[in-house]
Amino acid sequence: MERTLILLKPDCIQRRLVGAIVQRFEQKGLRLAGMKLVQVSHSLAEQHYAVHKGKPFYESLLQFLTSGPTLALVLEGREAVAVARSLIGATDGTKAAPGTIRGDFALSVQNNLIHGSDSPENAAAEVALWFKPEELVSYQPVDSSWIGGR
Ligand code: D4T
Repeated sequence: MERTLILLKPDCIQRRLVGAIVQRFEQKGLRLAGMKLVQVSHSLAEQHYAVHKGKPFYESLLQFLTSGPTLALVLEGREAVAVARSLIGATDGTKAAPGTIRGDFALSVQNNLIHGSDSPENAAAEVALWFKPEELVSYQPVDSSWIGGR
């Protein structure tokens, strides 16, 4: 079953939107496989956003991600990576479609509330970066035959 890494970034925690956003993933049928509140270190932020190193927004992005607690989640389910990205919406809150998380709650590009892995390969690497294996839990939800995809 596919897994994806979701980060509810410091703006999400500060704005008390955790419940509203986690609810959207649960309602869709994705299930929690891991969850922890992290005060992100500069080193972890650098590793997570390594692909953006050198871009004009990189330093500001690291400062933002380390500015307060982040809630890290692992979600599991059929096509979890693509499904989560479609629920999250476009990077820029002003362009994100209404009905998506960023479309409904964000106006900023940087302070866009949430991160979701963009491919199954990156998801596997990001889950391993943020979670130890023993911090993840696998279980069979009782409603899986109704939700679909096992
Ligand atoms: P993440 O990685 O946080 O899920 O966001 P996206 O996948 O939607 O977008 P991204 O990788 O292109 O950007 C990563 C992160 O950088 C911020 N950002 C992005 C920014 O501050 N200024 C910019 O011009 C861009 C393109 C927002 C998300």
